[in-house]
Amino acid sequence: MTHQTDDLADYGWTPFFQSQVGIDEFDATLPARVLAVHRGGLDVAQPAFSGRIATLDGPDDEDRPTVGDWLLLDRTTHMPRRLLDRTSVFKRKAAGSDRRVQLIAANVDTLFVMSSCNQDFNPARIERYLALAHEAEVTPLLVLTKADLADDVDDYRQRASALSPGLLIETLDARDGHAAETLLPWCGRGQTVALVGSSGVGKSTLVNTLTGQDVQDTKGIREDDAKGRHTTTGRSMHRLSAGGWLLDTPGMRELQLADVAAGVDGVFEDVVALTQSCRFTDCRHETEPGCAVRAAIEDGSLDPDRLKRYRKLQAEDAFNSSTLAERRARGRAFGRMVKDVMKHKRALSDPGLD
Ligand SMILES: Nc1nc2c(ncn2[C@@H]2O[C@H](COP(=O)(O)OP(=O)(O)OP(=O)(O)O)[C@@H](O)[C@H]2O)c(=O)[nH]1
Ligand SMILES: [Mg+2]
Ligand SMILES: [Zn+2]
Repeated sequence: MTHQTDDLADYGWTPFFQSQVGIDEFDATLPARVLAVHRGGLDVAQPAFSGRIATLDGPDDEDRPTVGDWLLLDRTTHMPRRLLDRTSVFKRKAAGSDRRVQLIAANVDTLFVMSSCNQDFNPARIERYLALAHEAEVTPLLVLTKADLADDVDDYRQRASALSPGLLIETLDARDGHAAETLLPWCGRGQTVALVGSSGVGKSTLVNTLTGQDVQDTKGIREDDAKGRHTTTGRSMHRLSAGGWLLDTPGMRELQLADVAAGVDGVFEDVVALTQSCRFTDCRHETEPGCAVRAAIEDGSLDPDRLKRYRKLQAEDAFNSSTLAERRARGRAFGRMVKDVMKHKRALSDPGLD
C-alpha cells in the first residue's frame, strides 16, 4: 500500500485525498485522476491503469467529475464509484440561459496569472484573474513574460505588487529554458498548475518550455472555436519536465467571474479594510460623512482607479451571483456547499486532520 500511494503521488495524490478513503475502500478501489472530460466518458490515469471510463453522475453540477478530479474506480470493472473532495475548484456559469454552474478544473495548486511586460500589462485584468484564484482557493503566481523585451522590469514588478498584498511575482522570458528553473517551486512532482492570461502573453510558449515539448502552437493565432463547442482533441493535462502537471482546457481560458464575492474581497483586502472603518456600515463612499474610503483617496493612500475596479468587479459578481442564488434556493446545493466550505475551513485551520 505504501508503494502504491508513493506512485500515486506522481499524479498529485496527497494525504488530503488519502484521508478520505478508508482502508477497506482503498483495498477495493483504484484512485485515478481525471485527465480529460469527454461527452461520452472520462480519461483517467493512475500508476496501474489509464484509459477511458464511464462518467459519474451526481445530483448537482458540482458532484460531477471535472479535469483534475480524483475518483475511486472499481478495481475490476474500472467503473467510477466515488468522487473525492477537492482542494480547489474553478467554475463558471454555464453557457445558455439557465446559468447553471459548469466546473472547469479541480485540485489545481497554483494558478499562473500571466501578463507581459509591455502594453498588455493591465491591472484590471490581473485583478480579475487574482479574484478567480482566490475564489477557487488556488494560490496565484503572477508570471510576467517578455521580461527580455522590457527596459524596466522592476517598474512592472512594482506596479504588480501594488495589486494584492503578498502577491508572488516572477518575471521571465517564456521561450527560455531558465523559465522552467524560475517556476520550479510550483512545477515539481505531483504539483498541479493552470494558467490564464490574454492572447499573446506567451501561454503556449510557456507550456512548451515547461513540458520540454512542442505540445502547443505558438503562432498567436486564435484556435477556431465555434460558439460554445470546442474541438479539443488534445489532452487536458500535460506532464511537466519537473514532474508536475499542467492543466489546460478551453474552459480555463474563458474563465469569467461567477459568484466570486469572497475572491474579490480577497484581492481588495485593503479596500475592504477601509470600508470597515467608515462611520456608517452601509456607507456607499459617496457623500457620507466619516467615509474612510474617500479619506484614503484624498490623502493619496488609495488609488481611485483601484476603487473603481473593485466596484466594477463587485457589481459584476452581484449580477452573476443573483442568478446562481436563485438556482441554489431551488436545489439542495447550497446546504452541501456550506458543509463543504466548513469542512474545508476546519481542515485548513487544523492541519492535524489531514
Ligand atoms: N521575446 C519574448 N517573446 C515571447 C515571450 N513569450 C512569448 N513570446 C512570443 O509571443 C508570441 C505569442 O506567444 P504565445 O505563446 O503564442 O501566446 P499565447 O498566450 O499562447 O496566445 P494565444 O494562444 O493567442 O492565447 C510568440 O511569437 C512567442 O514566441 C517572451 O517571454 N519573450
Ligand atoms: Mg496559445
Ligand atoms: Zn465609506
